[in-house]
Amino acid sequence: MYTTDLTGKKQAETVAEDPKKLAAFEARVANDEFIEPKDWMPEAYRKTLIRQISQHAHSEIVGMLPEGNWITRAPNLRRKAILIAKVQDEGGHGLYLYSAAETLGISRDEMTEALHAGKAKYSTIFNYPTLTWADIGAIGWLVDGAAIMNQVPLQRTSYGPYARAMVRICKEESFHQRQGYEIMMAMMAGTPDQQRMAQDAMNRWWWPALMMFGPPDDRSPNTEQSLRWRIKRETNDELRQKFVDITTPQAEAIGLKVPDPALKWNAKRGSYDFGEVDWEEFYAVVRGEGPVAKERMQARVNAWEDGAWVRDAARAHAEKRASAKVAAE
Ligand code: BYC
Repeated sequence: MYTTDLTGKKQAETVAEDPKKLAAFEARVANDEFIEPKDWMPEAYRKTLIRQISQHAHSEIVGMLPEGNWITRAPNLRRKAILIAKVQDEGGHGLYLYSAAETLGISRDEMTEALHAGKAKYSTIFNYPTLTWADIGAIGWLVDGAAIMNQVPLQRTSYGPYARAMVRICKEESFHQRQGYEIMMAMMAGTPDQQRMAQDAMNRWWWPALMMFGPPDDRSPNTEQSLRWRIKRETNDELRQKFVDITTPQAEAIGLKVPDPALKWNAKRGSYDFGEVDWEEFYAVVRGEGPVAKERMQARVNAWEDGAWVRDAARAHAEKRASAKVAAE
């Protein structure tokens, strides 16, 4: 797979492309046309998309785990029904995204193998534990909030199947973000213990949410090329800043404190200044050293192995139907 090592060095083989085809492709992208599966595309574009879309799909699937952990413990039936629907939505997002990646010539099995072998990444955010019910509020509000900030521009990404998948995903994420904020609002209007739980969840999820946008622009090896090919429409730092600007007043409106002593409104910039993310922690989590990274991957591998009989049965059924059809002809 096309990856970057942690020093920021690109690990892709370079393919010499036909200059005429490349120029025509770049002109189409610059003209904001969608590139479709059967269109000619440079090999590096195809590989970058496989990398990003498959990692995005894995994030959705691994992202079901921290919240799934609270389905049996949701505080009432209404919260349980909402949480089940949300987790199911994430599964659906994973499936649209795997399908979009498959149009680029990689199989679902290859993507799953890359995840289980630790070769494909998934978002750092899902390597943190969900300790209390307030974490479910914080995830919906902050994690889905950060995801939307990153995904709204991806509705205009240059690859058609990815852009179309993002349209539907963004609609659902927007509901997820509101349900998370509503949990936080209810807790902040509750008892002092509930308020403490909400603030504690905010303190633990704020910085990991800022890490979701990726490394700072000057340490992001993929951004420049991805912007040129309009795979990415905004940089990691631009999106992170927008998230801070939108989320800070939401926190203040319900009495939550953003856990950043450096956070300050900058009237000249019309934006908040904020403190430095702990990038060493980010890189450690990317390397697989997150607090619950091993449990997350074990849960995925177990689910894959436990589901083998379903895949075998479906395959056997399809073969039986196909041979019955041939015999009838
Ligand atoms: N975690 O050059 P950069 C959700 C990697 S799920 C892990 O800036 P790029 C939800 C990066 O992959 C939302 N790795 O890369 C689900 C690259 O390594 P490789 C998930 C990260 O691609 C359930 C290296 O660092 N959203 O919403 O230009 C419940 C250098 O980075 C991270 C998406 O996946 C990270 N945080 O930009 C609730 C969005 N950040 O691949 C919610 C789609 C960076 O070269 N993806 N890395 O080995 C993107 O928009 C871009 O891929 C990123 C990174 C902005 C994440």
